[in-house]
Amino acid sequence: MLGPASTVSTAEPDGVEAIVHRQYAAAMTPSDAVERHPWNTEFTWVDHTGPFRRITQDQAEQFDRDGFIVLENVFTDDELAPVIAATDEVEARADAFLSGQDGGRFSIAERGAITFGLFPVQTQQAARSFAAHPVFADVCHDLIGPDVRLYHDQAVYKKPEKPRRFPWHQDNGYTFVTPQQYLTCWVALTDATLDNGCPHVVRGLHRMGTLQHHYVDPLGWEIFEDHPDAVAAPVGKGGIVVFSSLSPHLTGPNTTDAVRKAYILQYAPDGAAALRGDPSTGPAGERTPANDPHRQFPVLVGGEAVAVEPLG
Ligand SMILES: O=C(O)CCC(=O)C(=O)O
Repeated sequence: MLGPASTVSTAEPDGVEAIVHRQYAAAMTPSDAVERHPWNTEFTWVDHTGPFRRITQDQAEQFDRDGFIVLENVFTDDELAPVIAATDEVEARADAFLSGQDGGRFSIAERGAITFGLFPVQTQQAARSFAAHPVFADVCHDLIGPDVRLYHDQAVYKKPEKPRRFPWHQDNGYTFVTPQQYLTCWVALTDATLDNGCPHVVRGLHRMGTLQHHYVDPLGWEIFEDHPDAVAAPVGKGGIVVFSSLSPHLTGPNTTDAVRKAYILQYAPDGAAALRGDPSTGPAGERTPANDPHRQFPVLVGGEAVAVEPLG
């Protein structure tokens, strides 16, 4: 695929290349042109070759090509019930915190619009056990490698009172993690539909590595307003949208009467680190290893799933 990177070339190409260049430039509006993040200087996407434990060869090829796969009907209602009770409890605390903030807002979280229940695994045994579920261990084996830790977990609830989209972003566009390719498992705790804010993904751009984002208040970090290669990824309750930390994604506004609930679990190779600093002024200054024992615990060691320590 001739990627959008070719449209941001500064050189004026000649001959056939010039025709192709002009066609792509015309097809792309300024709002969907992309640039690489300044710290993304030598990224190469590595295709997945198996052997696979949970996903099929076709799904691996789709992940490499499009940057996401949808796994339907993974968890039963009975399996999800304790997880939802856990995320509800954490979300209720986040909502109570927001009620004490000016305008019910803190950063991109806002009462009635979108709330983020951070790190359920730190306080909820059900979330902790769920994060180490064999499904995630297998998918991590298939798409990350033999040594993997939970990197981040949060419950994201889209509320119907103030319907709001979450803009096009890569997860690695929020905090620059190295290596740049880690995995997001977006677990639907309620059906996620076009009407209540299911994920959408732009196919193919993950292969460029981390892209430049800009901040749009109050929505969050954004790469572009829209893109011609975007596709919706609706998923039923109990299913997972699995995508790369490098896959540009958004969720639409919730225009229904009910809350849309998701539990987002992200997994990174052991040894991953978050880079700190201001990319507009130079290289990263500080490197924080992603190995907090309370919440960034191993789920795979040497390719084998490991039991997570229970809460003390
Ligand atoms: O679940 C949502 O509505 C958006 C969450 C998201 O994309 C994220 O946290 O990166």
